[in-house]
Amino acid sequence: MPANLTPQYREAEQRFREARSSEDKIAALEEMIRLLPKHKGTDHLFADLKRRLSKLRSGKGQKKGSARQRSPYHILPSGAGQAVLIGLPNAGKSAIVAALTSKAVEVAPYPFTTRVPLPAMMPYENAQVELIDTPPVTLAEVDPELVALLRRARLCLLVLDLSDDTLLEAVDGITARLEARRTRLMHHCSEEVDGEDGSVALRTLLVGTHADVAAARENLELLRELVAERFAIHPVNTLAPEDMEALRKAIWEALAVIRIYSQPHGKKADRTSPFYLPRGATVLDFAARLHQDFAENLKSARVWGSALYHGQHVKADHRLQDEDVVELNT
Ligand SMILES: Nc1nc2c(ncn2[C@@H]2O[C@H](COP(=O)(O)OP(=O)(O)OP(=O)(O)O)[C@@H](O)[C@H]2O)c(=O)[nH]1
Ligand SMILES: [Mg+2]
Repeated sequence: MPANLTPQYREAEQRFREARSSEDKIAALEEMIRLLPKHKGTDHLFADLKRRLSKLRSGKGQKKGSARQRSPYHILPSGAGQAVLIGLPNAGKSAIVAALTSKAVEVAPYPFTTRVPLPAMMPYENAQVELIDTPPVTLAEVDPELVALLRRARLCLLVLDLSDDTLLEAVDGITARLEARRTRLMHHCSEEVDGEDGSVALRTLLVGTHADVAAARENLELLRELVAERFAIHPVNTLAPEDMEALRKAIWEALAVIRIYSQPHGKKADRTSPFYLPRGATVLDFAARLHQDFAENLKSARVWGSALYHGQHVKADHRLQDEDVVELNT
């Protein structure tokens, strides 16, 4: 196996393995080719990737560039996980994305400003979380493509305008619309899992904007009384930097992802580019993320961080913690 494959490359490779449609496969392969370190050791792999790409492009009757014709709702995940913002018109979805990322998103006082979903990367310490701003939903309609985007996401941020006296109707209306499409919004700490009938349990955090407006306080209290069992609510004034920093952390926590640093034998771990795994992942899950071969041939592992002492030898079922350093021996 060629050396020096980056975590970003591994993630693209993972996306390739998980891709169902040839469009997604093509997009992931293009990304792998772009991210592949170019040196002698990767010549064969490079040629192999190019061969697979041209086969996919021609094999399914796809024209070159077809990946670009994907629906705008089809956004390949990147970074630690996708957090999709949904809400009624003017709820403040774009204002949140504008405050937490460097993407130029349009924020305006009139409704239906956002027309297509827009991904933007939110830095959190050394991690990157993919926020996706979306066009508004209404109580009458939730676009099926938006539902599909949500069903693929790691986290839903249900955005509510706290100064709006009808915000309870918004919560009930939106959750009911989604449930009708077998998508259940659940508390981000819930352990619920997807149903066998194809229903998806989606980790959700309620974000209340306009916390600076006078009417917000009373509405927030009411909301807390009525939905505290179902969801956590995070109030913000999107123009207050301290509120937005607290929200940044809350989003990271709700994502329920851990950062793991891979330590190659005899080398130092690169702490600038973590691998991301779901909270609760084990050493074996980490090995499988690096390569299926690693998982199959795993002999032992050493862990710095969650182990009893630095560099302790642990078993494959050892549960990793955020920011553990792991050395795999195969
Ligand atoms: N006072 C105050 N105004 C806010 C806050 N958050 C958003 N706004 C304003 O509310 C309006 C709507 O914000 P947007 O972020 O464009 O709302 P949106 O949910 O993206 O709206 P659509 O794209 O139409 O779905 C803008 O004028 C924002 O400046 C807040 O916390 N406080
Ligand atoms: Mg918007």
